[in-house]
Amino acid sequence: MSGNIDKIQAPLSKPKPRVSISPTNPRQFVQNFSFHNCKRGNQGFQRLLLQVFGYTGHGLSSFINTCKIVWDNSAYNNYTKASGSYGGNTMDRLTYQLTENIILVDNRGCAVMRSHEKGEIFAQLGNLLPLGQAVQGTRGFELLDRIFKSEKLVKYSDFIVPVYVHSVGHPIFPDEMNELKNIFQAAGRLTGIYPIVVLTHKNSGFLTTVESSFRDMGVEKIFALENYTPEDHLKTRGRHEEVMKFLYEVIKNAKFRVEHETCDPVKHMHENTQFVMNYVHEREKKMEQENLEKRKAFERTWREKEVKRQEEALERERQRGREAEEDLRKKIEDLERQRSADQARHEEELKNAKKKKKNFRKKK
Ligand SMILES: Nc1nc2c(ncn2[C@@H]2O[C@H](COP(=O)(O)OP(=O)(O)O)[C@@H](O)[C@H]2O)c(=O)[nH]1
Ligand SMILES: [Mg+2]
Repeated sequence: MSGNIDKIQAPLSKPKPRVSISPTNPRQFVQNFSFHNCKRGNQGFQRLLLQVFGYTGHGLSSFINTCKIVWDNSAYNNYTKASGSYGGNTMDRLTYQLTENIILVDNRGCAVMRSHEKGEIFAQLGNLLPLGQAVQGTRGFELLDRIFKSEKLVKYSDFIVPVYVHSVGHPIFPDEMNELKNIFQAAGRLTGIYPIVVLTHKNSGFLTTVESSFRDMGVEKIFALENYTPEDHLKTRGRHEEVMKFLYEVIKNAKFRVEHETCDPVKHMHENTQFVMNYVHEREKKMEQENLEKRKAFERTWREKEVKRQEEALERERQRGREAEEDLRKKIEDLERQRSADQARHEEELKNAKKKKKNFRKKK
């Protein structure tokens, strides 16, 4: 089942009989999970939302399909319209019901995780944006507007577990690792749970390297599998067991938090709003500073170019002056040569004239 189920008021789930928490019976554990059954009661929580996030094309939607297929024990079905084209097909933040109290939330995923995408992820993990709506890459302070407008649409009673999906075909580089670690720490703060990691494309990459990168980032729970896809949906025990282990661990984590901490969902949501507001303000301040620095650098470069251009024009002017001087000097030299030649010719003529006169006198 997909679509905007958020708008439908979740039925108040009745307390269920306590079941023995046994890792040998994860299906029953998941099936019977309800916040009402937690030792301190539900503390205001109703639904458990598994918010999937990560890079587009890493198999986010296919992982939700895989969970649904395993849970329903059904034939292959592309519930989420996972796409063969790179970039995926998920535009909205859609929900897929697993049990009465557990919901999987798909997300478009991010092509890059820069500050704007991070703002959106934080708002989703902080339960500040409604389900079933288009995922937007908002600029400036627009995200805060959307959060304020969503106040009446989001449910305080939704408990969010962050699930980060990553394909092992993409090793993680050191600067990316710092960036992801920061996102994970923020996710932990916003949800109360450090992200659980699911590695997809298990057989087509660098499983051990990628896994150890996530361990280095402080991730405690990592699951690895080949998703069910249209090309590969032969039911295998390995996948079924991995998905069941994953669901079991997710619930254990949520239960642990609700049973070991005093929770106040309303206060927590206000804190999350504050966190995202600070993040957006800091981000915008930083961007303004960066823009100012870019502008200053541009002006500096422009000034340097202008000075260079003026120096070159001056140099061209000087060169023209030097050339004119050289021209004049050559002309003077030519004139001088001409004058000397004229003088020599004149003296020669004078000499010849004198000679002629002398010879003439002699003849007389
Ligand atoms: N071989 C393999 N292909 C996968 C796996 N997960 C997803 N795919 C394929 O990768 C493509 C993108 O998957 P999709 O779930 O839409 O990615 P999303 O953008 O992260 O939601 C689709 O063609 C899937 O069939 C996996 O674990 N193994
Ligand atoms: Mg998708």
